Amino acid sequence: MSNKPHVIIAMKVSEEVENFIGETCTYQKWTGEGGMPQAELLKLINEADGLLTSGARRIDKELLDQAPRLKVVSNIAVGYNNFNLEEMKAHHVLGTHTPYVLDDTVADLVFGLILASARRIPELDRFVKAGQWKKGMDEVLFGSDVHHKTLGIIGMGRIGKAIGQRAVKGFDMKLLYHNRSRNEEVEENLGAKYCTLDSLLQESDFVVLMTPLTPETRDLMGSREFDLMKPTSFFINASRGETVDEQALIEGLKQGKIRGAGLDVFRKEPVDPENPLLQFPNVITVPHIGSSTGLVRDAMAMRAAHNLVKALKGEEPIDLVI
Ligand code: 8YV
Repeated sequence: MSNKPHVIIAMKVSEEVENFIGETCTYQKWTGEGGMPQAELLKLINEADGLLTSGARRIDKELLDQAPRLKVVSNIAVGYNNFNLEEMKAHHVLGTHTPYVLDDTVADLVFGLILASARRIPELDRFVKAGQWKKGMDEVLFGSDVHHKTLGIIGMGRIGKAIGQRAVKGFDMKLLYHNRSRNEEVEENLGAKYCTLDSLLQESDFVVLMTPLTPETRDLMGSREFDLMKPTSFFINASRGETVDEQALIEGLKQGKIRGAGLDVFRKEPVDPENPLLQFPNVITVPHIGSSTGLVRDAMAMRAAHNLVKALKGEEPIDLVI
């Protein structure tokens, strides 16, 4: 039996990442789509010193109780709301994530959702392809401008800042933000104005939700909040589905409280095909792809592998969350 630490690679990663882990560890890997099923992982976890996983897997008491050797769980994700931090602490298991490498990529997607919603790109794409473009465009199909409008960002962290830069430098937008604490850098460099959640919702033409999911941000957007938004404004969510009361969003859209929405995340993922949000022409949906470009997903996996190996060598991982 090898005395190298043993790792479960519970999602598909590149050969480079696998080889890097293989230099210091033995490993078992999942090569299918969508990550190793939990039942499979539970069978293997008692032998594991380390786990490399997506942020979609709950690291909870059930799993930790069956993992007597586990020292580290390394998320290939910046979000770590999948970690039960108290249980991990109690089981002496470290947790790491992958900040920085995905900031610009997620910000690009958010801007894509802003532009696509405002200019109704998917709706008009369907219109053209269905052969409905027979004469000049009816003005009921006209969209809204993005440039010079007001963008409100809830959650001004690294990704929020990258979105703000695009808004101010590329589109000459006015920038508002709401955050746990003031961010002097974005105030100085981007002219961002800090405001309460309510005034951000009342004043913004585009509201972008970019907070981590925590007990404080769960259900942050409910019917009171959608009521405060302008009927001409758009709501974009690229954080986590649980930050939004989806029923309230559905009602808000039905009642015309907002003009439209762009959603990368849902309370239940993969999204239920029966979810009424999928029925609105003015709701644009993508399947949680904020960071999903080949280059960035590889960079995230490599960063996660470095965190994992460092922890298993007894060194402090760069991106330790607990
Ligand atoms: C997803 C993310 O992991 O990093 C995060 O926290 O939410 C994303 O990077 C990725 O888009 C795949 O679902």
